[in-house]
Amino acid sequence: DEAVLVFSMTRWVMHVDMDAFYASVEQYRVHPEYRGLPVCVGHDPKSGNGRGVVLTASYEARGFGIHSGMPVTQAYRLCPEAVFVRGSFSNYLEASDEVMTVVKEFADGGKVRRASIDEAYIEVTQKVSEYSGPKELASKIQQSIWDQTKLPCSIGIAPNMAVAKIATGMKKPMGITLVPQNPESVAQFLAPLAVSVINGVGRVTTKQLNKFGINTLGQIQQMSLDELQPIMRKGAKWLYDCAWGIDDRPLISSGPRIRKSISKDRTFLEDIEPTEYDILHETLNKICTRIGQTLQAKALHFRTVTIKLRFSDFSTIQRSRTLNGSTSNQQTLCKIAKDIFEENLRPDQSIRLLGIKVSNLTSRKGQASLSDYF
Ligand code: TTP
Ligand code: MG
Repeated sequence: DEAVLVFSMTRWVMHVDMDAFYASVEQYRVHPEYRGLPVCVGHDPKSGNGRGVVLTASYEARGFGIHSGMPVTQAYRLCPEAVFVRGSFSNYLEASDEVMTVVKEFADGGKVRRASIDEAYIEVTQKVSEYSGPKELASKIQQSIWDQTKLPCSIGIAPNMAVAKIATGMKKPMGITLVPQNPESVAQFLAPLAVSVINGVGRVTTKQLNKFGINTLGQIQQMSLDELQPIMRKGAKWLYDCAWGIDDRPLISSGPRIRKSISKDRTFLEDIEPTEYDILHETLNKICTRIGQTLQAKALHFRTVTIKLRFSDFSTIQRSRTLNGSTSNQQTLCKIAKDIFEENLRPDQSIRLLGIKVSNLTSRKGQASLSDYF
């Protein structure tokens, strides 16, 4: 009877993961002119001393063999015509917030777990009944994310979080992968996959398993827990459940993400001379306006303003000023930003990057604002 009860309680969980996230933000939101081109987010391999790795690469760039974690110099060798963008974390965070807002609309009781900047789990057991099936709901979510954020994503659908996450990775970009609810189908789906698809099976564990001739999850399914014990020790039961796609964890919504700061920056296409006041002031004003809008939307006050400047010789400085009281006034922000900026200009260096950050944030209502809850 217990087995019947468990079966009738089966859930639908979706895992949404953005496709080539940082690169897509650059291609679809920041630089539409980069659409369809191979784009790498990371240091420019042609300037500086070629330090750094590719944070992510667009699917066009992946066609040349470029991937996350690869040194930018190697990426450049594979595809010299690729566009290299430094990127801006605040843009990615902003896009991420928008995606989370969209998915929350589709979650049962607003249950969304933000797992990283570009992925979320959503509980959709009840929501699915409003559609002809889970795949139809997934396509609707994918389309809504595209319409409202201009970003592509892939979705995995399964009876629990662990299997949904693996499913997402099966078809990318813009993929939807459904794993049927019955335990046999779940086991069948997992059987041919490499042990390393499990979140938590890293290089060391993979090597250990391979040493014993275990490469796929199907091989673990054919073992008994007792046979796995000496190989995996304390992790045996956990890996055994993973191999069978058993995961009873309830989906608990992520708590409020209280922002510690809001920052925006701008890297110039060509270095700007310190005498080009017009461009510099216009940029400062634009950044202040955008920060002002975010403060407004989130009902936040700031006390500290920080200016970040990177010069043509790549030296970077950050200078801050803290007010006695907090404010959300945009004119005040602009005035302080300009003061700090002018005090720190160097006559002998042109400017590559200009950034502004506000911190020491407090809520006007004395609590986190609704939009901070995920
Ligand atoms: P991922 O979801 O791992 O990768 P992705 O979204 O770029 O591509 P995919 O379509 O395969 O999902 O990571 C999300 C973002 O996190 C990624 O766009 C950039 C960032 N990131 C790093 O900064 N460093 C890293 O090593 C990795 C893997 C990702
Ligand atoms: Mg991703």
